[in-house]
Amino acid sequence: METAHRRGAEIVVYPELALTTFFPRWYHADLAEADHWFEATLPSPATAPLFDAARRLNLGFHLGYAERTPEGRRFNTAVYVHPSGEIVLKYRKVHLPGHAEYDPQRHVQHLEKRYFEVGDLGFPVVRAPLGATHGNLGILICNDRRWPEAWRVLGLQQVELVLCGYNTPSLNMENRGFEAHHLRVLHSHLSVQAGCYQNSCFAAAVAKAGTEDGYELFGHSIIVNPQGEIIAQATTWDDELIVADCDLAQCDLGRRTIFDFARHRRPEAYARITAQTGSEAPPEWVPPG
Ligand code: CDT
Repeated sequence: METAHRRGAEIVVYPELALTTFFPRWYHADLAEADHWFEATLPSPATAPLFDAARRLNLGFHLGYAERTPEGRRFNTAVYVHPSGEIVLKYRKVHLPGHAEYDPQRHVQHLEKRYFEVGDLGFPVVRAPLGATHGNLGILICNDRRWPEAWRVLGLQQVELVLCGYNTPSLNMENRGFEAHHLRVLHSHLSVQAGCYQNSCFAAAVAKAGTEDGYELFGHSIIVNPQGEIIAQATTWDDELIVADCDLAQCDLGRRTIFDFARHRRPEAYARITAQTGSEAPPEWVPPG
């Protein structure tokens, strides 16, 4: 945050589960054994220095963390915090990848479905002060970025800046051997660039990078404009700060033209999107006669 301030940033975005290891790779039979990874309050003793820095440097920040509610519910959560230390927006991850039980077939576990409930806050957008300007702010967390439905729900609320932290391994840990390594970054960037273009918004997609607990995360953080272009990209596998100017007025062009939702969307033809979860095979074409 000190460095970001020196480089003129007004908002800092941290990755998903930023201050802990990506603990869903470790199995605990008893969930309570994982509670030391969770924050019971925000600020908590571990996160208070970030709130102090925000006030001192007049910097807004986004933080991904594991949330344990007073009722004992657990979520994969992210917040955007105003420089005053007030929480402006909170989001709980909806698309939880992985599995809930120990999987002996896997080289590395991905137990998000064990440690977290599906987020119950929807995909909220709020108009808020963002540095010297105001803008419409939304949050996605990691795997959410791959789902166009999530972006479109934000787009329907005129989102202008999407903050998205992620932890993505360099290898497909389900490891059926079919996914080439170089495609992992392509799929991440493709998803964020398409989400921005199709919803006329900026995004800061921020990764953990390098080796964590012995496992490699692919990094490649990007900042993307409403044309879907990458305007800043991480170039190392180390701690790194990337900075970009996001002129939110650039969101206007797409919203008024090709993606003017009010003029061009056809929700009457989209019923399947909310009526159905898994895909269904189509009917067989039968030649006439
Ligand atoms: N953290 C997270 O959501 N990671 C996923 C990898 C899933 S592999 C089971 C991602 O979509 O990047």
